[in-house]
Amino acid sequence: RLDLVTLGESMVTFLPREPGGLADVASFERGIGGAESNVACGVAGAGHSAKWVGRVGADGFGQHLVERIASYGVDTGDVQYDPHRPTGIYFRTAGERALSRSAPAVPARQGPPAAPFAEVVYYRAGSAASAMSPANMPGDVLRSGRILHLTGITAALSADCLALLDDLTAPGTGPGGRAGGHRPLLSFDVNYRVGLWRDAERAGTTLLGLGRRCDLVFVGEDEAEAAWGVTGGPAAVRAVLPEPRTLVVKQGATGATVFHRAALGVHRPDAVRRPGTADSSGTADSPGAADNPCGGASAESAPVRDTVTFVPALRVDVVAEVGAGDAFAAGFLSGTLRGLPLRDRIRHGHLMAAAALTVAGDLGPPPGRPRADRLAALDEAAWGRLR
Ligand code: KDG
Repeated sequence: RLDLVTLGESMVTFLPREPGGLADVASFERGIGGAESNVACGVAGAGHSAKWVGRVGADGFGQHLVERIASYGVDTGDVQYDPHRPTGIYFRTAGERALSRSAPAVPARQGPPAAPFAEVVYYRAGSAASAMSPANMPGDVLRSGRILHLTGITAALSADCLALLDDLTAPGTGPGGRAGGHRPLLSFDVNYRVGLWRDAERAGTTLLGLGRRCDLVFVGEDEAEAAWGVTGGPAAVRAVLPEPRTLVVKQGATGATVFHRAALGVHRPDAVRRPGTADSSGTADSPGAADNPCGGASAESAPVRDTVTFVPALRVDVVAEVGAGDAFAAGFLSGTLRGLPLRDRIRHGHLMAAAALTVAGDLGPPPGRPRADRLAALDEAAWGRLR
């Protein structure tokens, strides 16, 4: 059984070689992007088996994408080639520090915040990936891994793509359902891309509905505010999204807070921990113990009795934020597959995010597992000094 299967649109990206707007920049460097394939590359880099399923044009860009993603050790055997629609592409323009360069910046330096990417310009309407649907994508393959990772980007691509996500997250996919007893952990990154949605209200409702049907949800505090108007910190986000067994609220350079229901329906008066303390229940959903590495929670298990674990992020000299969320998800998912305690899952997320933050493209050089394990095992004080 594959460790992770993911589905989504990947694109050829064009990163500027000089500052300025699209009207001024003359030269771009080709790269690859796509939130879901980024996660697959990160998970494969951490030593797991990972498959990315998508649809690209039967064109040179599609071929390039598939070759590059496969070069990270990701299984691309179920990627489809659409003879009628092109591979999506997008351009970014950048501030000075986010110019295209591949060498990692010096980590752990306290500097001014990186100039954000000024523009993201997609050319993906009518792309091959937007034609993905329940009728043409292989549901059995998509449900065949231990984890199925999806994102809200796919929901915005077309009605067919949204139908596909609805199908993959339908309650019937649980144990005894269509997946034949092998229920993958449903992992969902909200990934609210404002520019892809025409109707912000519909975006909010759709993303919330999808998140509610998944076991593990990643969302940025800023995204929760933009999509659902939630202010008031991670606990307020949990209040609107109590269903997922595990909710990861990313707080940018501050860190991440993870809410995790340790055992279904079990009242644990001691289960709510202060931010900054580690959760010790991480082995309960170890992949060795069950097919589903997070145990397959259901929405009926209220009242929610969460453990709450906050882990500060590493401080790095940020070149570009693009891809950092995907890298965080990859590190966290790798830790989940390994049955690591929650605190270590979050630390692996931060370590991989730090690698992505220090390069201009989406994919940073992943820290090797031995080094990542050594850093993730540091005591609180030593971890704090990495900041
Ligand atoms: O998370 C990085 C992605 O945003 C980037 O690769 C492009 O998938 C992408 C998107 O739809 O924004």
